[in-house]
Amino acid sequence: MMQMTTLTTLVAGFAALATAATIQISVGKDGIVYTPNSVTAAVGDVIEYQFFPPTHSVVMADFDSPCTPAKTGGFFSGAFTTSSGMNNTVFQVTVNSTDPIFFYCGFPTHCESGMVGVINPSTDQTLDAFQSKASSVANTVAPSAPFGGQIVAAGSSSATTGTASPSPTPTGNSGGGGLYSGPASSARALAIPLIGAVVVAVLMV
Ligand SMILES: [Cu+2]
Repeated sequence: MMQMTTLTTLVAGFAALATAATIQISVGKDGIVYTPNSVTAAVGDVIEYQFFPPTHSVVMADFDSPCTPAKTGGFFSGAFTTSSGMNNTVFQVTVNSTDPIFFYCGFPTHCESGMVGVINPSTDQTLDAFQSKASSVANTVAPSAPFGGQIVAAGSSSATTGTASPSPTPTGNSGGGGLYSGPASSARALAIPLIGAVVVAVLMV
């Protein structure tokens, strides 16, 4: 019984590792918008914001108060200024709940113009409602310093979802990150044989 529980826990752990996804969102690539502006993510997935010219950011907001930082928790990327192509660095946020997470650009006027997005919208907390409320705020407010996520080199994690845009080829912004391969895909490749090894080990006890 105890062994079964251990086995189940271990396999569940490896399964989570094997399925965690990195979901890319372009920031300003297609104008004053996020692309895509609505994504579905599971707990443990990583949202990777990729920045394009000229200057944008991403801030988490409460549904009821667009264009203002969330009262508790949340995240802020800091302002990313990019001269051309995709910025060398990206901002990654790990999803820790499947409740709706709304975000906006902290650059003055962008949020009011509709530069907003959502992770896991619900039937009563929709992107349309948030965007419509955003259009009537007086000012966009941004925090003073980044928090709640990681700023890392572009290309340092693997990208794998159907909802994200195709991987852009970085241009400009010298020293830019390479294409997408790395730790996450290695982990995924390792997970399958590891599950097998664990099953054998537990059965032999
Ligand atoms: Cu912006």
